[in-house]
Amino acid sequence: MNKEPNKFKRYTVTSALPYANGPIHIGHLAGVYIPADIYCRYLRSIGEDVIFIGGSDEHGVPITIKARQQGVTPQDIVDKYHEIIKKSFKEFGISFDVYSRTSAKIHHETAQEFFKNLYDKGEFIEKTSENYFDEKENQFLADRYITGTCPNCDYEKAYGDQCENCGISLSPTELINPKSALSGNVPVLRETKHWFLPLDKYEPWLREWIVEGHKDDWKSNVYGQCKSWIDLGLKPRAVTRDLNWGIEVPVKGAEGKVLYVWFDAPIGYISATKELAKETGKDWEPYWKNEDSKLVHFIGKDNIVFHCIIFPSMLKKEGSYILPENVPANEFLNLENEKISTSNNWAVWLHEYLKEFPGKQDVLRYVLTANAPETKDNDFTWKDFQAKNNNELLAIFGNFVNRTIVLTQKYFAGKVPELNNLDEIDKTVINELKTFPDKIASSLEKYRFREAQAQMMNLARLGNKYLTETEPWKQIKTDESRVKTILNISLQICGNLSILCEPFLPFTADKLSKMLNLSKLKWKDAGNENILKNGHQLEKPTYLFEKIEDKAIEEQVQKLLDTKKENVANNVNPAKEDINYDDFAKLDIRTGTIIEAEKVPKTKKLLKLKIDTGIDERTVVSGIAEYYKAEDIIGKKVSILVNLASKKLRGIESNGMILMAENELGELCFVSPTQDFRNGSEVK
Ligand code: B3M
Ligand code: ZN
Repeated sequence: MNKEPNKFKRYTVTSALPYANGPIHIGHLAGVYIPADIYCRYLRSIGEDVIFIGGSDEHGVPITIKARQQGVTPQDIVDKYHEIIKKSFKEFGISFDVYSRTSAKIHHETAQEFFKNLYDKGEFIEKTSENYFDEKENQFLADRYITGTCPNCDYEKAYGDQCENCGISLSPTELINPKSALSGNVPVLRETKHWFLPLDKYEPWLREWIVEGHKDDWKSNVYGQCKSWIDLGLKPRAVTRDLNWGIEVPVKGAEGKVLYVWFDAPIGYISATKELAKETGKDWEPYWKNEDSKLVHFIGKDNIVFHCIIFPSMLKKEGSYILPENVPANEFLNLENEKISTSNNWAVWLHEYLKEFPGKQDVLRYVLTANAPETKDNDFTWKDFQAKNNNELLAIFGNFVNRTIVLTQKYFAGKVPELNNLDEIDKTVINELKTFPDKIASSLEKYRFREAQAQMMNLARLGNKYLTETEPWKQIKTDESRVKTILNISLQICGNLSILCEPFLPFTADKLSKMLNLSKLKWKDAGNENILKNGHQLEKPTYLFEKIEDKAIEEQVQKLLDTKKENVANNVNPAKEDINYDDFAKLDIRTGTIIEAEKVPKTKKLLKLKIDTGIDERTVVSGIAEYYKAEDIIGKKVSILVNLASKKLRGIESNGMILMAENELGELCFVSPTQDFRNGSEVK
C-alpha cells in the first residue's frame, strides 16, 4: 500500500461508556459502537496493535433516580443493565477487548488517584456556594432532583438543569417555585464546598491544541462545537457533588461527597485498560502514556465537550498522559422521522431485535452504517431496512456469492478451476479488484464508514455485473475453459470480499470464509487475484442473506404505532397547582349559542364567531378553524368565558373565549352543555 509510514505504534480506541440504567438501542449502535468496531476490526486486519475499550458508566443521578422509581438500590440497577448491555454488544459482534464497569474496585482506585494527583498539584479551586438542600430528606439535591417553573416558558415541570419544554439550560436557582423531587418540599439554600477544574485558565492551550491544531483533521461538527465553546468563554467546572452514589472524594473535608460522574467516567477508559492488562499480562501504560500511541474516542455528539475539552484538560494537567488524536463524534439517528426517546419507548431495542430477527445482526449493522449520522442527524425506517436487505445485501452480495459457489460446485465439483486466457473484460475486472483494499482503507482512516462500506459493496457489485455479463451458465455448453476463467475470477472476488467485508459484516465474513474453506486472512492478503489456489476445495454453499418479507416489516411498524398510541394515552398533563375557590369565581363562564361563523381571511386557524351569550350578542375570534368548518357550527351550544378582557386579533375585536378541550395531538373539541339550556346560564 502506498502510504506514509505510520507514526503510531499502537492504538487505544475507546467508545462512550453507556449509562447502566437501561438497555441499548439502534441509536447507540449507529452513533458509537458500530463505527468504533469497524475501525478496530480494520486496524486488527492490517496488523496494528489495538485495544478496543468499552464498559458501563454506573454512576450519576439518572441511575439513582431509576433506582428510586423501582424501589431498589442503584447497585441493583447497574448490575442488571450492565449484564443486558454487555450481552447485546457481544451478540452484535462489537469486538471489545475489554468491557469493564465503573463500579469496579480498580476504577474507584484509579479515579481517586487521579483526583488526588490533581488535588496535590493544586489544580483545583475550592469554592463554597449555596446549593439547594432538602431538609426532610437531609440531603443536597442534584439538579435533576429539583423541579419548578421555567423562567423562560412557564413550563411547570422544568428540571434544575434544563427545561424539557423549551430546551433552555438552567441552573437550579433560576427555577421559579423550586420543589424537591424527593419529598415535594420547598428546598432551602445551604452552603456547601466543592472542587472546581478551572477550565477558564486552560483556554490558551485548548485554543492552540484544538482551534489551531485540529482544524483540518477533526470532523467539522466536532471542531465547530469545540470552537464555539471556547469562543463563548469557559468557566470553572465543579468536579464533585453532594450525592450518596459514586466515588468518594479522597480528601479531608469532603465527607459525603462523590466525584462528578463526568469526572470519573472517562477515567473508566484507563481503568478498563488496566483490567485488560491484568488479563493479558501486558503493560497498560504505553497505551496511555507513550507519544507513539494513538488515542481515539468514539462518542455521540452530546458527549463532545466532555471528551474534547474537559477530559483532555484533566489528562493534560495530570501531565503524564497523551491526548486524543481524534474524536470522531456522530450526530443522532432518528427512528421513522422522530427523535429516539427512551422514556417514550420510541426506539428499536437490541435485545428485542435479536429475538425478532435472529441471526440478522449483520443486516442491522449494514443498514446502520449505510445510514450512519456521520455529518448530520439521519433516519432509520423499517421500509429502508427491508430495501437495503432485499435489494443490496441479498440481491447483490448474496446473489453474487451464491451464483459463484453453486456454479463451481455444479461444474467443477466445488474445486477452484484454473485461470486460462484472459479476455479484456477479465483484465479490467482484475485491475479494478486490486484497487479496493486501498480505497476502502483510505475511507476508514478518515472515519468515513458509510463511504467505506459503500466501496466494499461496489466490489460485490463488480462481481455481480461480471457474472451477468459473462454468463458462464451459457458458455458452459461450448467453452468450458472460458467458464473456468470466469469462475476463478469470481471466486477471487468472493475471497477478497471475505476479507474486506469483515469490519462491517463480521458474521457474513465468517460464513463466507467457511464456504470458501479459507482460514482467517488479513487485509494485506486482499487486492490480488490469487487468494484461492487452483484445485482448492470449497465447502457447500449456504445462504448469506434471506429475503425480509413485508409481513415482518409491517409488524415492526405496527409495534411503533402501538407505542405511539400508548404514549398518547399515558401522556396526560399532570394537574396544575391548587387554587382557591375565589380564584375560580373570578371567571364568568356562560352557556351560549354560535349564531354566525366565518373564516378570517388569510389565516389558517381563525374563525370569527358571533355568539348569543344570553347577555348580549358579541364577536369572538377563535382558533378552531383547523378542526371546525364555519358552516358546520352555526347553532352550536358552547361555553364562553365572557369577562375576558377584549383583544384585537387580525384587526377584529374579540370579546371573550369559547372553552375547548385539547387532547395530546392538539385536536380540539367543544365543551358544551349536553342539553338545550338557556343561553346566559352560569357555569360554576
Ligand atoms: N455515560 C453519557 C452517555 O451515555 C455517558 C458517556 C460516558 S463516556 C466516558 O451519553
Ligand atoms: Zn422552558
